[in-house]
Amino acid sequence: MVRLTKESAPGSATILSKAPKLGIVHIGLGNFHRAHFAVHTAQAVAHSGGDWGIYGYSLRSSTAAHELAAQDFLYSVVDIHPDSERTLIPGIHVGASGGPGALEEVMAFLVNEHTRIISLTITESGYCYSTETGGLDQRRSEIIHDLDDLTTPHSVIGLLAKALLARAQTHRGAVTIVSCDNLTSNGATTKRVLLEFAAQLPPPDALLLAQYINEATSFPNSMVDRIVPSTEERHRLLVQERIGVRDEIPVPAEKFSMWVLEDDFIAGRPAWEHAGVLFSSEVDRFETMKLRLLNGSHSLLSYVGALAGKETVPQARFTPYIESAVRAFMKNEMLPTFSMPSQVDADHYIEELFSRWSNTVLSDTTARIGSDGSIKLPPRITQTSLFHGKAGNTTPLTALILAAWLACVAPPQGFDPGPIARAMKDPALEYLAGLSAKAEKPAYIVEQLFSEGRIFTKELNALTRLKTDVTHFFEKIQSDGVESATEDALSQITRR
Ligand code: CS2
Repeated sequence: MVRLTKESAPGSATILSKAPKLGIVHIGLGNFHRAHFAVHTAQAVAHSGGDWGIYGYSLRSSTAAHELAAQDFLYSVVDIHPDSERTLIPGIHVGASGGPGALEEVMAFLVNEHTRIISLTITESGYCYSTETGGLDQRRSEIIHDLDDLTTPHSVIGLLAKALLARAQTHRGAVTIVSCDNLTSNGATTKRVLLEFAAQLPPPDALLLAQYINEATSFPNSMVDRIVPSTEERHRLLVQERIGVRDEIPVPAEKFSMWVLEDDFIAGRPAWEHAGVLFSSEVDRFETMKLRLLNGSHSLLSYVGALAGKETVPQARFTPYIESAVRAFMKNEMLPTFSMPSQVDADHYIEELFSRWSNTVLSDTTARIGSDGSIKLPPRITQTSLFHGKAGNTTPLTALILAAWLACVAPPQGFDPGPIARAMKDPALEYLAGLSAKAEKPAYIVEQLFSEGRIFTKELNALTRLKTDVTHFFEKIQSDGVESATEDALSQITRR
């Protein structure tokens, strides 16, 4: 079968833009970027033109870059939806590289004056921010390394600091840094982490970098949303059927895609308003809504679902007791904690979420969502727990999520959470395994987790009722199973 390249690119799939000149360097070449930022940008360029070609880089590995290069930077994005056969080829990448071996090359692109946007999809953990302070986590080994020696950065924060410093020392051209990850105030957080990193550098670099960041960069906040699972062979076969050539790296994605951005681009931007992007002064509300309703519920679906043997989100969502728990979680524990964006109706948004989670052809997995819980959970449940703690409310479903997460990733001795939980990856797995190795009883694990404050801010340690509830549901999961624990959590809501 002929492989997708410039020569073989089929007429049956739309190539959106034919690699315009460089304007953007993107860090993090995973599926989410390829189906979200790249598609919206290609659509904007197809509509209004502009030199907004993307050069992509991955810090840790060169695999994605090699795969892209083998196909002349072309790949397809396939809607996986019962009533859409849309297959798009963004065609917006002008080059890519990865790993420390390509540092010189990516630095040249980052420092290039034509680069006016640096965008990021580096996952929550890539920002090296402390969930306790919201600023730079100086205990992270990559940060310790980069502050000591910035020659070959181990973190994206170090790489950005190195590149921005080089810009500050040369042309001082303005650039916007756009975070496309699920963090609260993702732009402001990125700026704060970078400024705190800059402050630790030796003089005169510290001052020079801080000045450049304050005067010649901007960090718009954004809310990004598209469910993009990992690529499987069935997706390659589907693309082959649809476009008649072999694409080794297609990206499966739901049809839905949403991007809400603050219009704060110091050096210009693509005409994204013609590509379905919403520019809004209410980005913080959109972000909070999405983090708490979509991502928070996703965590519930994945941990409770995994323990119940549900491999996919639709399987979990169609399990009646899990659906009831998600609905009660949103209504009682999430919705009261924030204001919805003025133009979004909560009931409509929630029903749309259930319909997105019902997509059986997409079959997003609970193991994918359950991975990296130690980084994903704090922005999803911390503020809401503190809100309810202050008001004297209990939050049994939040406690259930935490208990189910711990049962998956820090199972007490003698408890087997099953194969889905065991497939979940997490940067804190060693720490969590250390907690559970010492314990047969959930109470010990819960107490250590909250009092040590390594994953959640120590403020949560003061929420005695939350800790008691987490312990109770954790024990219940261990003794009676996850269904019984969930019914118990639900009954606490009805008894109120
Ligand atoms: C998910 C997200 O991985 C997760 O925890 O909740 O990746 C989710 O699919 C995206 O944020 C959807 O936009």
